[in-house]
Amino acid sequence: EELAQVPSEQKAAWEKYTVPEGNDVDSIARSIVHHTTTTLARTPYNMDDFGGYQATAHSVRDKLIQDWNETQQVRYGWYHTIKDPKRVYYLSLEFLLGRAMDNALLARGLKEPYTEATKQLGFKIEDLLEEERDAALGNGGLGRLAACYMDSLATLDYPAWGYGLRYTYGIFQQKIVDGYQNEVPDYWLTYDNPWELPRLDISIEVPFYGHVSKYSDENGRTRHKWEAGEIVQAVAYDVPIPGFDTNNTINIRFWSSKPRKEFDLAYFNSGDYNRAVEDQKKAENITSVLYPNDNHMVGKELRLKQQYFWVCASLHDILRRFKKTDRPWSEFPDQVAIQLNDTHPTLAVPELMRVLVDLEGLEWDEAWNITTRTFGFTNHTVLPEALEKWSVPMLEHLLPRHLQIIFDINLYFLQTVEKSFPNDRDLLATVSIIEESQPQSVRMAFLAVIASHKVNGVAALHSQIIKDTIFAPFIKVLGPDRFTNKTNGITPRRWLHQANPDLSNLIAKKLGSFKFLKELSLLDGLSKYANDAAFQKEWMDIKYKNKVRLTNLIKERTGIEVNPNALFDIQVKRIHEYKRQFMNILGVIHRYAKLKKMNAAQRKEVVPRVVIFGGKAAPGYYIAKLVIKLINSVGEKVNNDKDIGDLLKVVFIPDYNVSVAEVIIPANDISQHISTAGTEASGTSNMKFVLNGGLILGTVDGANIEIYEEIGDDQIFLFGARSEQVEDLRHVQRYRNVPMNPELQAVIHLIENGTFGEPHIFQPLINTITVGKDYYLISVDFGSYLESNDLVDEAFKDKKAWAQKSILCTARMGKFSSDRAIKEYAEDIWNIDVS
Ligand code: T68
Repeated sequence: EELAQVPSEQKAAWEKYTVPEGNDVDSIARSIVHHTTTTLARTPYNMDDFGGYQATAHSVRDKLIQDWNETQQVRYGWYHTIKDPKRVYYLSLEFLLGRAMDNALLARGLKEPYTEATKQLGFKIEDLLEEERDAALGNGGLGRLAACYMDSLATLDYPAWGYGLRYTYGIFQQKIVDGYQNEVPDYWLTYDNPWELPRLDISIEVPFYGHVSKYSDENGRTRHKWEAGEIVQAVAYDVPIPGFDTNNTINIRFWSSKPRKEFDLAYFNSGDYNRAVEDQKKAENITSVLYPNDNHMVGKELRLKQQYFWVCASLHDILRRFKKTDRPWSEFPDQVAIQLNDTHPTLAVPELMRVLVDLEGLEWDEAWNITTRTFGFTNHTVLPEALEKWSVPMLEHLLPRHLQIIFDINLYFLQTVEKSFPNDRDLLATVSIIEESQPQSVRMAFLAVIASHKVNGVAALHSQIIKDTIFAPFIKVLGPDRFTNKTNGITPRRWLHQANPDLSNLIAKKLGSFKFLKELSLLDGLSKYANDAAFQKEWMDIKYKNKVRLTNLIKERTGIEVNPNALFDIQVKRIHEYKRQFMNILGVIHRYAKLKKMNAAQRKEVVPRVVIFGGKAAPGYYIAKLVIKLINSVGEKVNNDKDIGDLLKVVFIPDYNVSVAEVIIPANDISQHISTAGTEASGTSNMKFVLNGGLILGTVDGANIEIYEEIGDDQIFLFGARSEQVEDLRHVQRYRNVPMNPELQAVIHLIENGTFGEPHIFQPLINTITVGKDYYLISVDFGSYLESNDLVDEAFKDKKAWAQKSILCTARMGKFSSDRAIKEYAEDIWNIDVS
């Protein structure tokens, strides 16, 4: 960043030799051949699709790097002080990016010439695209949301950066063996990653352990000094994120841990060379593996180390950039907005305080003012088991100074509370950052709330629920203005244009341009054709083609043959009790039993259905893994029942990830989003499915509610208890002897009598509804769930009406673009402008 300028005499030479590469087919083919022979050291005599992919990727990468340079150094380079705008930094432990190549080609409008160039060299571009491995540095919705937001920030020309960790192992790959999930490590960097730029020159030392000493500075003020016991090096890897139809290319900086450059000589001189090398190597463990739990906290020290390592490196990088401009510290929040994606980066709060107070010598109050004006905090869940709490002894051991600062933040905070609400000891205990557990623990969400000027939920209902429940006392203490809603969104570039190119092209033909991809509310222009028979046919032909594409994927991955004319009913997402895949498969069993009892005439009236599941269970989540086993056992029985044939098929697609989602989602007729009301903060796949012309079968939860408000009740099947009823219903389930829904009873009976194999395997699962008192209220919702399923079948019989619904779904999804969401964040939270 701080480069010496080229002397003026040589500038002309630089200009002369700066020849921009052309975007014509010839130039592209030339660059692919060039990378084949140089970068890959291969020849036309030993090429395959993987080599073709690699060479093409390097050619595309060259273009991205040039745009990246232009954006970072010219458009808003930090030495152009006039252009040095306020930036937003999005701190996320997860970025679920998926594949990069198709996205980059479409963003730059280069898909056509690359298709032609690779064709001339003997490849099919679709095959090359299939060679790319997903960048899977995330678990689920939270990580994919970060990826969609990066796409929007780039596309809308915002000055933004992401910061994350470069895990050596992303989310595990799921294999299904005998119906059970097995986990295979995702060693995704085996054959180099052309989408990252190693910045080995940018490295930051991250301290851990040690102790804190006090001293008096020249003004007689008591100051603190943290003497670390271990130092690890953070090395930067930059991933360019191209905006769509703009050259703006933003950056995600991923940190990788390395042993520090400066060896501890005393240590090495102690004689035990091998031991010293071994110890150094341990540094690399920090960024080895992504923790595979979503919506669940595991209090492992290595996870805490990851968080601090990442936060410390990112913050120091941000501070270094700010310091170059010689502005006073008071202007820091005018130059920098930092968004905390969940509580994972909350250590950035005490870290910023430490830098400002301990290292820069600011007064506490000024430092605190700067801190709160800088941070914004997004909450993604209210599930108690997901809320981060770190044990005080662990924090004290790993980060002794940070713990002191957290205690001080708490002390000052509780003092102000005490002043406004004297003698309310209960209130003090409820809002304290420190939980008086055994041992004590730090409530990271409370710290994040207190230290941020805005706290947001991710859908309207969720934002209300956090105000009413987990953060209720803070409304009283901090006022209601600290809390706001930012309903999630998705990028239509990946989730419509890339995943469903035929539909995107049809829409563009109808609307006259591709403008809708950057202004999604233009989709509304389709509404007037919803009833047009010719348009309906074109629309449904594309749906059919997408269903055939999924049919082929299912056949390839599972061996199961399904009929693309059947109703495709899809639930793909992480496996979790609150998402109730269990209820779905219980519903399937009910359907199967009903079909078995029907005579031929009745069966003629049945709408054939393919019920499709996909999703990973956290490796330690026993009940979730049993749900996968049950789905596969039911599939085994139903799919091989000749008597049933195409009337019902049950498919579990293994290893659900972003690139598989791109095939699955465009093929949906309906998708299920059936969480117990109040538990799913937003959901984002619901938006993707509807955008691709599918209807929803769902509960009154998360963003389903806002989707319903947009698309209207003819396009969505809502059922089940409302979130306001859930607490009472749970109480009733727990303390009164309510009989189980009889249809559910019958289904349970079929499992228990061995219809789907050894019944004892599934007993722990069944116990969650019976002995476990049905915390997620499956028995309560089961009846209305079955009724809604019947309504789906009825609706699907009317082909014309269904086509109209499908078109209206897409037409009315304008609100759910991540562009809308990002603009709201930029205006209401970050106070940043487009550059
Ligand atoms: C999801 N959360 C919400 N968490 O469940 C979903 N958790 O409703 C929402 O749409 C989405 O966030 C985006 O806002 C997650 O995906 C995690 O993956 C996670 C990861 C680590 C620790 C805790």
